[in-house]
Amino acid sequence: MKLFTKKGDLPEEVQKRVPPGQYLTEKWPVLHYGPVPSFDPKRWDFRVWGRVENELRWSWEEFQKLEQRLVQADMHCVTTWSRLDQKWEGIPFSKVLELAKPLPDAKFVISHCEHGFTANVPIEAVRDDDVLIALRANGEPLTPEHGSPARLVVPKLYAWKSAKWLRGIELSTDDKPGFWERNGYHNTGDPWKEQRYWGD
Ligand SMILES: Nc1nc2c(c(=O)[nH]1)N[C@H]1C(S)=C(S)[C@@H](COP(=O)(O)O)O[C@H]1N2
Ligand SMILES: [Mo]
Repeated sequence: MKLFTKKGDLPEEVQKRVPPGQYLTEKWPVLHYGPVPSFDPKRWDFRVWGRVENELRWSWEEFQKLEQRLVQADMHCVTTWSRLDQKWEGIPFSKVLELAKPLPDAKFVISHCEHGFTANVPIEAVRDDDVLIALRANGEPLTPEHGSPARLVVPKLYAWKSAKWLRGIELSTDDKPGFWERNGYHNTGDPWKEQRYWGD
């Protein structure tokens, strides 16, 4: 089995799913900056705050009991690998918004993760029903290196927006560029427009 497949070597219906400049990978690479955090279910919580009517907080026990859904989606990393048909299970982002009730001036969603990592997206980007706070991938609970116990999944944007080890969501009027966005990556990150780096 080849690890990376050039687009031209693929059947046409598969080629159509691979954004420009990307290669397909069969295995699932691990990519992030810094160490993998540890997870203590007794101390873990998930918070929603900022420009919302209802600020929210769940313990791990409560969070797992929220309504969950399965989403099958392709994953595109800016370092040029793409993986087709990832199967994610988790809490629909739209459910979190429904409970928190964003105020009319909430324009951006900032993901807050362990070790202070953040990532920003416009609120419209997370209203689509393929956006999840995933707890499981490909039939198994997330492994520590893939973001256990919970990560954001925004399939339509480059995967650096799919923040691992997610602990909370801030709704904000102002945009707040996150870790990768401050370090050279495009603020939006649409793989179909090849928005990889500053100035693309
Ligand atoms: N907390 C955190 N989440 C992160 C990152 C990171 O550095 N820290 N890197 C991102 C990048 S660049 C990619 S490509 C994906 C990779 O997810 P994976 O390791 O599960 O393949 O995680 C994203 N989520
Ligand atoms: Mo990435």
